[in-house]
Order: sequence, then structure tokens, then C-alpha cells
Amino acid sequence: MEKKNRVIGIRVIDLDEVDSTNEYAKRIAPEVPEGTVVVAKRQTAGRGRRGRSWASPEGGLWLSVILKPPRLDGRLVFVGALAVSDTLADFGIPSGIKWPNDVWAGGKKISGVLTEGKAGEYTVLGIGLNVNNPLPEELRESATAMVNFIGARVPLERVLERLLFHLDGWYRVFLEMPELMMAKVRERTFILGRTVRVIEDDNVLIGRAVDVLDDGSLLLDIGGQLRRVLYGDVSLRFL
Ligand code: BT5
Repeated sequence: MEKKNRVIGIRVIDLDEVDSTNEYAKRIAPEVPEGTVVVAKRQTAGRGRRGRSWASPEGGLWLSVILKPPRLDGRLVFVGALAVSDTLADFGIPSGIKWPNDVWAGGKKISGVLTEGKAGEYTVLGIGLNVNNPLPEELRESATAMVNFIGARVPLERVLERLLFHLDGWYRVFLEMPELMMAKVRERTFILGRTVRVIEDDNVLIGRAVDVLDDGSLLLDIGGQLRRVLYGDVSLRFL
């Protein structure tokens, strides 16, 4: 990628501590150019989806990218997931996407993506990637960090640099050829063919994950009936 064409990472705001990089990014979004990145060493109120919290002690990569796409599009979450997965591959760590917003490695969650947007104005793409950070006791069974695969501290600046590079590349693919991006998402989604439980608002659906469609939704086969799910929490271990 020619550096002069880069959008993501042209400006990086580096903070020691913040409530949440997504909140900070939303506050400054109207005034800054597209591609501005907010990164913090620690978050005191890191957030996941639906009001859940995100553990963000020092040593991990906690960042938000301010994007100004032509329209709100839920598929922006995949720009984050694909870029994280490519970054992990650069460090020799195989990973897969757990639709819609997680990246897993070695059977555990290593990264989560949270997109938040304001129609016609901006989308904030927030990414949490466990690198050298410790994980709270209650997450040790379900979460992991890059350091566990490499066995030594991973240079955080290097990870950030690779992640921004891949985000820039996938954002371009998203804008120009979204179906190509979705083909990659399909290839990297490890839940396809498996029986999953999906919580979609108040609905609990159990079925076989058949496909990820071009609009980003998940196609479930529930006892022979096909059902499209636009958004939800997927779990594989529920029996
Ligand atoms: C996510 O939510 O996976 C999206 C996480 C996005 C975090 C980034 S960090 C930078 C930016 N600023 C923010 O404030 N947020 C974004 P969700 O799918 O709802 O998953 C949340 C669940 O993941 C929690 O309920 C925990 O079970 C688990 N979790 C919390 N912290 C974790 C961590 N550090 N690593 C792995 N799992 C974690």
C-alpha cells in the first residue's frame, strides 16, 4: 500500500489513560479528519457490546478509529476483525473470526471489535487486542493474549503499526469491493458448519451456522428452516 494513499493512521492520538477510546473518539469525531486513531495505554471504563465491560489493563492494545464512510454499514465491524486476524498472522498466530465481532486464537477470545456510529457523520471502530496484558481471573478460561503464543513480550508499537496497516487495506476493500471483503470473512469464520446458540435481542436461536451472507448477516439452519440473523451473540459451548 502506497503510504501517500493511506487514510487510517495518518494521525494517532496517544493517551496514557482514558475512560474508553470509543467515547473519546466520539467526542472528537466531528472535528478530526477521517482515519484519526485514538489509542490508550489503559481504559478505566472499556466497553463491549450491550453495556458489557472490556478489561483493558496496561499491556494490551486499546484503540478506536474514526471513519467517515458514505453511509452507516454494520459490515465495518469486519474491517476490524480481518485486520486483527492479519496482524496475528504477521506474528505467526493463527486465528479465526467468531461472527460477528470476535477474533479467537487457540480456542479463546483474543480480540473484540465494537463499532458505534452516528448516521451521516461518523463511525467509530473500536478494537481491543490482548497483547502482553494480564487477564482478570474470571476470563482466564475464555480469553487469551498474544504473549501466550509467543512466550515473550510482544512490542506493542509493532503490533499497532501492523494493525493500522491492515485496517487501512481492509477499509479500502470495504469501500471498493465489499463482497470481496465478505468472501474473506466467510473464509475466516470458524463457526460455519457448527451448531451454535445465537442470542438475538430476546430470542434464543439454536441451529447450524450455514453461511455469512454478503450483507454481513449469519444464515442459520434451524431444523431445516433457514433464518437470517443480523446481529447477535454466538456461543459454541452451550450444551
Ligand atoms: C466486544 O464486546 O468484544 C467488543 C470489545 C471492544 C473493546 C474495544 S477496546 C477499544 C474500544 N474502546 C472501548 O471502550 N471498547 C473498544 P462483547 O462481544 O460484548 O464482549 C464482551 C465480553 O468479552 C465481556 O462480557 C467479557 O466476557 C469478555 N471480555 C472482557 N474483556 C476481555 C478481554 N480483555 N479479552 C477477552 N475477553 C474479554
